[in-house]
Amino acid sequence: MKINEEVKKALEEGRAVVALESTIISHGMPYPKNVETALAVEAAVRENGAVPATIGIIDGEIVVGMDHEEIEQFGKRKGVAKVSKRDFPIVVAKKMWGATTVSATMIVAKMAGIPVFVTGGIGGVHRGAEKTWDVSRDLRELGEVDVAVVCSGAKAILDIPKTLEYLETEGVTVLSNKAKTFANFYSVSSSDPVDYAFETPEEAASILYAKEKLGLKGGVLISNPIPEEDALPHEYIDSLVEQAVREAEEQGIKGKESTPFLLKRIVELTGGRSLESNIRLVINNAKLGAKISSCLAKQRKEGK
Ligand code: PSU
Ligand code: MN
Repeated sequence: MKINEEVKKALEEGRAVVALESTIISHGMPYPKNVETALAVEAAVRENGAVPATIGIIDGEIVVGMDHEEIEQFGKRKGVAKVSKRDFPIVVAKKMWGATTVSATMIVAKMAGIPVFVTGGIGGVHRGAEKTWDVSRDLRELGEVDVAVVCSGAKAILDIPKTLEYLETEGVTVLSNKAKTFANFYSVSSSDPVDYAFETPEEAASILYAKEKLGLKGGVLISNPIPEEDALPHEYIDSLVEQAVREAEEQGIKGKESTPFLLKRIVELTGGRSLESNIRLVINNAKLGAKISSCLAKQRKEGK
């Protein structure tokens, strides 16, 4: 594993670092918007007092903290594998390029000692999972790996109530920024309650710190609703999601191809509007994640 100097130094000094994933770059958005977004997300992390560490696998080596050229490569290179936990051994042994999903990025963040990770939306229980059994590995990793994930809920293509049930089974604490309900990705808010609505980054960090001191295994999910001005109406997006899910089924798209197909199809069906919302929500999450990470670093130093 290669940790870049800036990230290594920040970790050694107990300063705030935020982990970022690369599947959203290679498989979640089209080029060049994906690269522009990844760089804007890193900038937002810095502006809010933390060091960004974009994570991926280059020629079989796990990289923590990519440079701009590496991010550019993840954005445009063909054949970058989508890496969930099960794919690590193959991608490392075969010296391949791999873009890490939420699950894989959590594992690497934990190895490197980074406590907070920012993404757009986590993977979850897919619609129709009672037939397909498609449940993202992300949910199991949240149950096992001690990293807090800041996101705008689960991706809109999923079954949100089932995803929350699964998180409860896994024992994952679910918090939401100034909201009593779970974030709804492109849309303002779902009607599904969370465990706690926090008001400030300090408050969120204090909950992470309490969990750390208790030695409880597993992640915390921090939901951050998309800003109202960037949101798409729920009914509008939901009917398009249903259409995309139907098309995927007709075309026999399943497994790890499912999420990239659906996200791409929804961008087409919304004429690019969903992509804009997706970009805005990730940048917004980066700001919050950096603030929470800074507060956590401060609380750890003070030891209270
Ligand atoms: N969030 C986004 N876009 C994405 C993803 C998250 O806004 O593309 C990625 C994450 O890497 C997540 C993955 O872990 O999609 C989920 O894939 P699957 O449903 O196959 O587990
Ligand atoms: Mn899946």
